Amino acid sequence: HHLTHHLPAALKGCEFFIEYQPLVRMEDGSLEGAEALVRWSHPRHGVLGPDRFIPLAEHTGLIVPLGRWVLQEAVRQACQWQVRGIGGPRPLRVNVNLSPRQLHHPELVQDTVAVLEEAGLPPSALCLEVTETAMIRADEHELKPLRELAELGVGIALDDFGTGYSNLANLRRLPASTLKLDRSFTQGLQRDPADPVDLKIVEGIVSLAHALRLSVTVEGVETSTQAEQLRELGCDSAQGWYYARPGPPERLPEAV
Ligand code: G
Ligand code: G
Ligand code: NA
Ligand code: MN
Repeated sequence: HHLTHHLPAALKGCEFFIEYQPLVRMEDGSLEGAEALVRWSHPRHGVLGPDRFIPLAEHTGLIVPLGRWVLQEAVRQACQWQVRGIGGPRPLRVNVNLSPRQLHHPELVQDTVAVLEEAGLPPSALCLEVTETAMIRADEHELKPLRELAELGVGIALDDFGTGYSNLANLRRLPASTLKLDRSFTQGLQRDPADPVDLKIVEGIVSLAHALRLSVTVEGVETSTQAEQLRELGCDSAQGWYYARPGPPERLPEAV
């Protein structure tokens, strides 16, 4: 595959960049942080989304250096926001996606701690997103680095939650602090009136999450109706086009 072939040179040539999508607190609409979403500015194909190249980078192992670059870049950006006083006295949190391959990498904890120290940010200013499916598949050995990072205060989010098949016992075993409810649930609330079964499902997930001391972030909020419903259902924070699309870091302060 020709894209695969060009990935290493693209990383060396700084063809990747990051867009940020705001995370908003539901109780007052304030800015909580942002998710870092990588893009590839390809010289011939234009801007490529992560779906086009992350699977290739995972396959070849380039995801490890690429992921490290994203982490460093995103944490530096979070430091910039703090320097400019964006988000008020508490530093904004930056969410960074982690591929399963990165969990195997022996230097994950060390690298992450070093990046935070270099930026002078507390561990709580970072949240690592791992998909529910990847987390469930991980054995105790693979969960160890996440457990260590969680103990240091780094947030761990279960991404795309609800698309895998967790059970209660499984959730308890994972070192997660946040559950990111998959977009498909938000879409179920779009109809007017909302599907009562969808409402019950979301209500159940939220109460289970809160019982396990996990906060709940909802993805894919596109309308004020959805936002209001999800707030009433007890969701803690939200992300979606209703608030802002992913964009350059300079746009974050004007996002909400
Ligand atoms: O919004 P967007 O099309 O950019 O995101 C598509 C998917 O790509 C998201 O679900 C996200 O999990 C994934 N993604 C975005 N950035 C990264 C990254 O830096 N690393 C990994 N592993 N996945 C990413
Ligand atoms: O990590 P994850 O796969 O969830 O990444 C978020 C993906 O969802 C990105 O591709 C992003 O562009 C997309 N996205 C973000 N907000 C919305 C939204 O409100 N609606 C839809 N349909 N997609 C969204
Ligand atoms: Na994600
Ligand atoms: Mn997601």
